[in-house]
Amino acid sequence: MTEFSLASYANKPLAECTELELFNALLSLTKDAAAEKGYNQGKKRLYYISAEFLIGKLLSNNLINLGLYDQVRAELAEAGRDLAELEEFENEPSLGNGGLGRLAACFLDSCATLGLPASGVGLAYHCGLFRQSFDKNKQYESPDYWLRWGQESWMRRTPKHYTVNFGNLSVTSTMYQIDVTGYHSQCDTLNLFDVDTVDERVIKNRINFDKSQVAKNLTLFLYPDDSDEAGRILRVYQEYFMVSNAAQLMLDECVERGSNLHDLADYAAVQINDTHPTMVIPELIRLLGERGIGFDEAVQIVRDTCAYTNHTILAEALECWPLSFIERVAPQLVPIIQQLDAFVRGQYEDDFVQVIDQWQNVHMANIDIHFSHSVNGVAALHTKILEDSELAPFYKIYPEKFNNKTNGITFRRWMVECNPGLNKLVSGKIGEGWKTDAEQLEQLLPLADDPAFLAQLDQVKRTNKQTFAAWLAAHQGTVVDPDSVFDVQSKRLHEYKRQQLNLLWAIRKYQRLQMLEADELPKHKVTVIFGAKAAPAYTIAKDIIHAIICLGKVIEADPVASKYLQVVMIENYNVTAAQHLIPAADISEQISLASKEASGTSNMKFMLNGAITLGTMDGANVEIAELVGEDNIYTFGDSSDEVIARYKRGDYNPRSYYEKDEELAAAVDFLTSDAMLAQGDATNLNRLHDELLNKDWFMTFPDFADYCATKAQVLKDYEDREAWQRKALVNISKAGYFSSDRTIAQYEKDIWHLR
Ligand code: TH1
Repeated sequence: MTEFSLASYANKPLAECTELELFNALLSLTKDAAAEKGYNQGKKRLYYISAEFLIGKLLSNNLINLGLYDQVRAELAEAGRDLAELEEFENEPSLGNGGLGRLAACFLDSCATLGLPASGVGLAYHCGLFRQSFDKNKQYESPDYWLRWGQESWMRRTPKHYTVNFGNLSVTSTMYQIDVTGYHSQCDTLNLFDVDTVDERVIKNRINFDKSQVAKNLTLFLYPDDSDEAGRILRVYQEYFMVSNAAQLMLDECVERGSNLHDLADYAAVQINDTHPTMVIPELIRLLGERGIGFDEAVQIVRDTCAYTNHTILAEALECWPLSFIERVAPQLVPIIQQLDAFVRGQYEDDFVQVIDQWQNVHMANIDIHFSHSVNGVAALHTKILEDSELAPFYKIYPEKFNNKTNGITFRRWMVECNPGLNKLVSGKIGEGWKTDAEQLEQLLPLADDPAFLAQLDQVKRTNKQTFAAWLAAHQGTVVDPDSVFDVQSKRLHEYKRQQLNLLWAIRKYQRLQMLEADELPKHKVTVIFGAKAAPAYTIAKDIIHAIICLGKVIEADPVASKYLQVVMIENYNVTAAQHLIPAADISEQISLASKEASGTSNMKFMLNGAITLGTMDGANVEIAELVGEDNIYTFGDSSDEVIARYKRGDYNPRSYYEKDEELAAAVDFLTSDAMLAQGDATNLNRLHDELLNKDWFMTFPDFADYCATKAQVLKDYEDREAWQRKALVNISKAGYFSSDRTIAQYEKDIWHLR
């Protein structure tokens, strides 16, 4: 193996290099090291098609995976340079909204690590998810140009081009490639498609740009929707562009590997990541037809090749495109979709399972379910809800297709990289094996009775809190107290995730603090930390952000309350911020309305980093609770069955809760108090107040009292530091199940069969 020395990649002494020069040198070194490792290869290959790959910064991740991290850091230190300075310098590719995109990135890491030949296929967005800034306590959005500064990029341009036809417009694509390094393994690749005609000058600001010229706009932006579908036609263009490239690439590569296309399923497995890549099904049927394969056989080949993952039951996120959109974007698919529709109509009468409904809307998930061989949910509860209610008519037809694959995260990024202190403590005790065999973390369990070890764990957390406080001060000038309890809720802003429930708790806490006598005041200050972006068009979500920031200001201005409570909103929360924040968290807020969060993945990251979950029995929280036992998690609120039943009855009335619970009423009304109005905007605060009181679609009021009581218990238990660290230790020990290596091994065994 080559000895990689950074000095040989720079044309002057490292001490004299600019950050840009050092970064470019590191990039070249990493690329060479990856190339030397080589790529996972085999007869059958996975094509993981996804509109999002939220890969985050790659420098340290790649150095760790390639086994070069310590050596490079030492070489830099010798020259008086700091790797942290370059980590800061790197731009984050935010090519995803949240969990769905980050999951795709973790999956590629695990595929590479497990030696599975895999390609991610997606789009090379010029601008990632918008940058968020706060002004007048409100969110503002600006374009995220992540490729800048004449800086070298992780993406390399390849000579691969495909023609994609949109009705009377035809474009030529270019494929870019990013190496996906696995942990001490060979690499896989992420293939991102772009067109050269995209013109960044059409951007006026984040939400106002000239959308008329498709060729100029096609890959300009990632859609800033998380579980909310904006329903714009440009999105359909993006989707067709993505899948047409994916299908052409895959057929080419399979033929190169020896496929005669009749046996395509022996050469390729396609995983359809939510419904965004659904058109790959009719596109493959079309392309197989062009290559001489009849319709019925093509349908069977495609079914044997494709598998579909569902990530949400939120009705508004289930894609449903007017056939007229598809007629405009990809008219060549229309006869195929109509044939698929006719095929389904011939077999099943139920309207629910039809491909095209009576209003000529195409139900993308229905195509996926009929014409793929596997349908999976992303946590046990989610899959059960799909089978029993959301997709029950399909489950009746195809019980054999349904399966669960509980999500996972890569421990390389979410512990080794982001929490070096914990990594060292853990590896010092049980060795390094857990990094590729995560269940080995269970070897830590006996240390639950070792006070010295628990004290060390406490020390690691304390250091992480200090490091985070320093980062936050530098990042946005906000000062937090590392001696306070860090109570964290970080995820996209959505009503179903219920940041508003946490907000109401903070208001109530503030109101109680004002009433307490000096001798009743709490021992530890609580710092409630939010990180969240709201989709630019999602009004109520933005109102919630506004209310959180305003409340933070109200409390800050109160000389007594501010000693015991602080409310902070992190600006521009992204993967980088998450890597600073999660290792510092004491409490992990996972408080979605039961049944609505398909899985969640930050819950797993917090657990692995020793935070204790305060959550509803939703998504993967249910599995966390089973693993750690009731002493090591705090659960509250209505069950998914109760919630589903209440929706069915349709009799939920938030006012009845408001009228019965004085404290709840006082907290809700505080939103429009003089104190809040002095900080904020009446329009926004009134709208949020009225929305909660009259609608509260995600049922915060029924769970409010239980949430407050449970959180009081959490804060009380925090006072016994040793008992708390014991809970943290159990959480870390039991996190092994949530390694994405386990998830990927299950996809491989049950669905892909690459080996
Ligand atoms: C998320 C789910 O909300 C989350 O519970 C899950 O852990 C994650 O996917 C990974 O499985 C989703 N993100 C999106 C984004 C869009 C559309 C649907 C979903 S579901 C754009």
